Amino acid sequence: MNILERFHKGDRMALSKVISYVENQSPDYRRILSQLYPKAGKAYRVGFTGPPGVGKSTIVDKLTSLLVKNNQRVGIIAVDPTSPFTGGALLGDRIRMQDLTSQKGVFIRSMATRGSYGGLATTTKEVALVMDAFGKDFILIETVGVGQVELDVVNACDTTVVVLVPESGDSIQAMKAGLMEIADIFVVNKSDREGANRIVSELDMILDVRRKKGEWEYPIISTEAVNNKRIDLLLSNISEHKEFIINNHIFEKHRKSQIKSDIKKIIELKIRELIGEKILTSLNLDEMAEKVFRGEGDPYSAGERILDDINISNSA
Ligand SMILES: Nc1nc2c(ncn2[C@@H]2O[C@H](COP(=O)(O)OP(=O)(O)OP(=O)(O)O)[C@@H](O)[C@H]2O)c(=O)[nH]1
Ligand SMILES: [Mg+2]
Repeated sequence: MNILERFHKGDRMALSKVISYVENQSPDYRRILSQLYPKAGKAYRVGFTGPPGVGKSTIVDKLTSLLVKNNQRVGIIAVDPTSPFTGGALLGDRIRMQDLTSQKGVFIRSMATRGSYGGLATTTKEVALVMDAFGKDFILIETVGVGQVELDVVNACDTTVVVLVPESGDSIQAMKAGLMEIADIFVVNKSDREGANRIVSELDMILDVRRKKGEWEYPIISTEAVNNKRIDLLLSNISEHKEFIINNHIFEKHRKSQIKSDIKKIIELKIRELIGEKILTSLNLDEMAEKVFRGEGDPYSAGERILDDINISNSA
């Protein structure tokens, strides 16, 4: 039996293999994705982002147990920060979600963030697509919020949850431009710690500016994930957000714009691949650099000339 047949029969090993195949961008992975595409589209994708160590994994862990109780099949993608920003400083303290794998219908995949194009690892969306086609009802994506990652989360998810802790108070202003703007739901986790109420009211004040009558209310939920407190409230807010965006046609609009950016990304990747090959095989960049260095011409016109010489459509 080939791997896709096993995949469609619900074989977890096959799921794991197909994900690796896509993740490594092995030959023909796009063809596999296009075969799986018609089977996908049912899963609801929720992103969890926030500073390191705030309890994202713990929340995902408890939420998953709750979803499993409700007979939902859950896929989890944990994007590991291999970036120099975080350097895995908190590794010792981190929650690993291993014990979840024994739960019915749960599948976990860790991915490394990659390079500057990475942000949310380049293939996170594709991995979510594979899990979706496998029949997951929910896909929970955990990522540390650093820079570019945030926008990628929005682009890969239907609901975005930003997780903070009482200690985040001081940095709220600094975060306004990034994390603050992408959240649909705010969680103040570790609310067993001092300062939880203060950060909730600070957030509340900032959000009041954004809240408009009849629109989404940007709820703030204080959780104590480690003690499984108010995770049910978080889930009901996620469900409400889902309902809200579907009823107000935001879901549809959002998905369409995601598809648009997917198509763009696919074209860009393909062009980059093609040009990359062309440049490697047909140009003598060393010689050009030498010339420019000697004062014969400049990089800009050299670049323009190369682009004129390359006929992309011929090589597609
Ligand atoms: N006091 C307290 N500690 C918590 C709570 N939730 C999680 N923790 C602890 O916080 C630490 C970090 O939790 P994680 O779930 O690994 O946090 P994370 O955001 O996934 O961390 P990274 O993935 O490394 O960014 C662990 O020791 C948890 O037990 C809580 O509600 N209260
Ligand atoms: Mg984590």
